[in-house]
Amino acid sequence: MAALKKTSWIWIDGEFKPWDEAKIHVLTHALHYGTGVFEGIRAYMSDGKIYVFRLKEHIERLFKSAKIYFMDIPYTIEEICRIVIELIRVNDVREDCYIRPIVFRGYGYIGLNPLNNPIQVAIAVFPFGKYLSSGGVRCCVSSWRRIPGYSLPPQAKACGNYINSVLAKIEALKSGYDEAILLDDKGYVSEGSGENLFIVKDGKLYTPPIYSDILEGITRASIIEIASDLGYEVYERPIARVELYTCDEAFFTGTAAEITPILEIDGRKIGDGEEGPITKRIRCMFEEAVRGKLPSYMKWLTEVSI
Ligand code: PY5
Repeated sequence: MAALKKTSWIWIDGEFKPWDEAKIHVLTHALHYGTGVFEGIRAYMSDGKIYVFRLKEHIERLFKSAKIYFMDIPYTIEEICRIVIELIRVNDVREDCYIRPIVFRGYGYIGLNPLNNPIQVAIAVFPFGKYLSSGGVRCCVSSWRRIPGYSLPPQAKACGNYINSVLAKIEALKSGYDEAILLDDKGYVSEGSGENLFIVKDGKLYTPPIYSDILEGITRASIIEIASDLGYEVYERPIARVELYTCDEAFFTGTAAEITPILEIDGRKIGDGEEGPITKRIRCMFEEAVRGKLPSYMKWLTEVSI
């Protein structure tokens, strides 16, 4: 993955600041204890237009994540959406990009009670290409389990949760794989380090349910809708580890990962080891949808006039 490419402005606590000046104190609560929530959003350049994908749904999820941790965001959902659009405009971004809003507990007290620390809000936007190899990835089942919801709610996209993903990701990379698949505490398939997962068996799609400790992905919801519109049956049900080895096709979904085919898991080829036909059909439709090529999915896009 390429290093971050700078843009000119970052929005932080009500102001647009030059990229290099958007700084925080080292005693920021979130830096020490992971007390922040964030979002990852993509915007796509297509025919001279920029389309933000499912902006409102992402910002709504940000507010839900914040609510779980008693963080009152001092802006409305509509205000944050407007700031995202304004940030894309002021940075004059004319390529595919990634938007990273983050809400976190700032500097003030060092104890574990975060309630008196200020709520800070920042949003950055930067050019972004592929996150995982677009041809597909080789995965392992991680020896690290997905954090169970009774310890940390996976439905909150909280900064601290990602230390679990980081352990799994490092283990996968150091073992020669591209990505990790985490099981939940009961041994069922949960998700990738930063992606949801689908398998295809006998022409039907299966994806782990919310109670398998997944983040309820916005791309996952979009793929369920696209696959259903294409006439496929989609089931949300627990997936046993061995089903990963014997399925016909498998793929990841996520904002960063988009639709990434899974070619191999724990040394077993999935199907014939190449992207499967159903994955390809769904992926192509998704890629057209995000670029504003399909009228029925324009409802997911917010156009930014540049
Ligand atoms: N599961 C986890 C743990 C995630 O972090 C993500 C998104 C998803 C699933 C997919 O959710 P959505 O489809 O709503 O994006 N991960 C972030 C992303 O931007 C961060 C990854 C580096 O894709």
